[in-house]
Amino acid sequence: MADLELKKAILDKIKEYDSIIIARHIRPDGDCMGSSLGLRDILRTSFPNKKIYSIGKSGADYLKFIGTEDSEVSEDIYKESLIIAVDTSVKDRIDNDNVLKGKELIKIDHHLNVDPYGDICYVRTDFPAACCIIADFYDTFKDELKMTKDGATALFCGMVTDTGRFRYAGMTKRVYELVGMLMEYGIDTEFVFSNLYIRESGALKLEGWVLNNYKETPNGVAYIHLTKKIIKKYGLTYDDAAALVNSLDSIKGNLIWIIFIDLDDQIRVRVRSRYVECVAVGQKYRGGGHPRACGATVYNKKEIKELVEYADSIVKEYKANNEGWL
Ligand SMILES: [Mn+2]
Repeated sequence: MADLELKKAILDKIKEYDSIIIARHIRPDGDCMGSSLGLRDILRTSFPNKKIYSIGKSGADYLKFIGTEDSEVSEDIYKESLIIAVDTSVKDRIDNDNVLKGKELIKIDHHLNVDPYGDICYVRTDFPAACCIIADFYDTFKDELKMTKDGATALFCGMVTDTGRFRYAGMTKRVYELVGMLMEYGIDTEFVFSNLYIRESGALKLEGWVLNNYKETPNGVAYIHLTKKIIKKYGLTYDDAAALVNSLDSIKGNLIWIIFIDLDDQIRVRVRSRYVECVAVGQKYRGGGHPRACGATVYNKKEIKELVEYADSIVKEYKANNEGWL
């Protein structure tokens, strides 16, 4: 189906249902919270007679400034509801066990479509954030939809966070247009950026530790392993630890950067890159994601070493065949 037809099909489904439940992925980030709460705002404001819920199990305290989700509803409500899952590439990662009880399911996502689930599957890998898809959907049907400042703020927040504050390669003319469209709703950007940038002093001290202790490979991979000991010493949550991957994003010559985070029974890996694509690293080690931002899982130090060596070989080949990287 062409893009406009898909969007129309989604709008038709929304109109058809009296009850709609929006779901999103586990370990919520700014984009999945923003797209869930932003879509909820659009639907509530546009269709005041419908019951619209945004429901997920695990929360993220640092994102509460864009709003909070609804508490769980009964199974009976699921059974008569349309479920819309946002920003979630794989069905298993939806942070809501009840979604499969819904009457119909729509997937709206911007990750590679490795699991095309749902009665309608709307994937836009040309957008750097799920919030862009929601904003574009809204913009398409602006004559019949409404949104408040809170909804626009939530969508803006997701765009800001999933694009590294508008720095990553996915920023296109269309994305800037959508940002402009959202700005018409009076978003307080200082409020958003203050909330996103403010850090606990413990997290800043840990960043100092990361910058003093990261390792580099011969061809340009920077990496750091956050062991259980370090995580305990600095009192980190998983989210604090995961965000630290960005501390390694601007080191000259290191085109791939990786953070390893010890969990109870596995080591979570976050891989990022500039110029060169790094998603092959995630795919090789039980993960995946975007061309230049992906995740993986490993189980021991030997696998950490192998993963780093594999990433190093990717950078080596890239540098041998390309110029102009920094
Ligand atoms: Mn996203």
